[in-house]
Amino acid sequence: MAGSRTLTIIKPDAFGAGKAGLILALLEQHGFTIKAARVLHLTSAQAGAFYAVHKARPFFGELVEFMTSGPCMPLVLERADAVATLRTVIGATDPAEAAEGTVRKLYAESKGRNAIHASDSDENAAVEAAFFFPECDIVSR
Ligand code: 3AN
Repeated sequence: MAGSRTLTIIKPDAFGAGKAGLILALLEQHGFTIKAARVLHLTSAQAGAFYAVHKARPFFGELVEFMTSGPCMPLVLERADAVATLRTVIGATDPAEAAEGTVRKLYAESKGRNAIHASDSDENAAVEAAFFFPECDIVSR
């Protein structure tokens, strides 16, 4: 593998606004290679399962509602130090605090509608990639 993998999701706000191509271009400019991609409209059960770690948080219902509001685009990305690099490239959870040039500074509206998800550890990246993609659908050579 030429580096490590991470899982990202272009969320329904950015996908619905037609920003997927611009976001993919930005990710590629930062050296990420796309190893798997799909477009799907999550069910509440799927969104709830993906964000199960946030189940007790006050924004959980809002988060599931948002993630099921339209199609989204999960991708497996690869490059050196993929998880940490992608977290830097997407910017802070709240776009008001995100650095210039980050995906969230450019395309997010708020902490809730924040354009993109990125795994926060190598362990979670593997679990989250497996949530959307069987291993045979992730390019490995
Ligand atoms: P990140 O996506 O930057 O890892 P987390 O893990 O704290 O941020 O939160 C997961 C997701 O939950 C966020 N991407 C966002 O969509 C949603 N979220 C976080 N905080 C809030 C909030 N205060 N209000 C609404 N949604 C939130």
